[in-house]
Amino acid sequence: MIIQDTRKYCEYIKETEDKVNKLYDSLNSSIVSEAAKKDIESIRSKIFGELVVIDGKLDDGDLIMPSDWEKRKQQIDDLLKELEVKVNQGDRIEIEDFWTNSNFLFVADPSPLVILFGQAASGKTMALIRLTQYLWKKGYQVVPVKSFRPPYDKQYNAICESFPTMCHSQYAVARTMGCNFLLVKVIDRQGRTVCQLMDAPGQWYFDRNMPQTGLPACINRILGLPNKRIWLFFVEPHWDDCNTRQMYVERIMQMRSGMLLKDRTIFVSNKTDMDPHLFLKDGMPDKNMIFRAIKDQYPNIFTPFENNNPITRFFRKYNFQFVPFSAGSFTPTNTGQILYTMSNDVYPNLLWKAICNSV
Ligand SMILES: Nc1nc2c(ncn2[C@@H]2O[C@H](COP(=O)(O)OP(=O)(O)OP(=O)(O)O)[C@@H](O)[C@H]2O)c(=O)[nH]1
Ligand SMILES: [Mg+2]
Repeated sequence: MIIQDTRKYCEYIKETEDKVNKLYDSLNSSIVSEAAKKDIESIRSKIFGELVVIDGKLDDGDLIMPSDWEKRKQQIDDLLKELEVKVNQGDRIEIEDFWTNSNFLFVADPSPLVILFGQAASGKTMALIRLTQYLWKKGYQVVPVKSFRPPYDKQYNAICESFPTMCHSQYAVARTMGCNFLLVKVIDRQGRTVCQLMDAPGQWYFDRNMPQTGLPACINRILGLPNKRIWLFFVEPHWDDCNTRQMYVERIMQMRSGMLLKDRTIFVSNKTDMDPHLFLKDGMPDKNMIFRAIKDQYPNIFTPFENNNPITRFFRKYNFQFVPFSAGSFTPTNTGQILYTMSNDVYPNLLWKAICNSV
């Protein structure tokens, strides 16, 4: 029978325990669903189960069959790999969980909530940044609300910290950075909160592959708060194909049916800079032409917002404001980044005026 000194196995056990504990600790700094936590916990106890069995037999100087040991070691190594994969899947788990868990976003302030609503890459975050740059110039404070996310979301905290740098950056915000949800408060010179601007990932609002999916639970909970809501519906001339645009129209109609009387709507026709023929001779966007382009390309988009009041409908056909917008121009560089040049103040000025009319 072949027997062997177990000292090196004791060292292996110690190392494995340290690795497992370190991996497990890192969970506390990421958001992981309950189901995933259970999964991870079961792998962890399997590893410790294996270790305890071996460890039970191991006192310094004890002996063990190498063939036995090699089998156990392989099992532990495999489990450790599995644990590592599970723990590192944090992001995916997090996104899935937003659909079922309502406690991932918190809005405590009762001031009006401006919801930037649009599909992925419609320009919501860049619009927020452009508006912030404008508001700073006008003497407002634009302050990220740290309590929007639970304190263990370290990434969100880092985004809040770097928000001013992000707004001064000459590059477009990298969507991979995870800056896709953010709550900022706009505070005037008198220290009053005018409103809160809420940015969230576009795929939460509309996903062309799953147009029927409901909103995530955390958004639904926020929409149930008593705050006045100002809906900024992002649209874009020539976006995607007509089927997708139609599905987006249906999504907006669905949102419209849940709106309260005190809610206000602003259609933001974004990226107008990309359509040179929608401009007047003086270089300003032709609002009427842009409005018609959106109306034609997104059939019935404005129908649910028609003004049915028997008197006012003669001088105001719709119950919303329409704002042409552009955050600026975007030039890809050969380093893979996108160089960002701010748009004319006229755009954030129009948008801010529309928001002020609504709060
Ligand atoms: N030409 C032009 N491009 C824009 C404008 N705003 C945004 N973009 C482009 O669209 C990309 C996405 O913009 P974001 O602001 O990150 O889009 P988003 O809606 O926040 O996307 P999600 O966070 O994925 O929902 C940018 O990197 C720019 O390339 C604009 O005003 N004009
Ligand atoms: Mg975004």
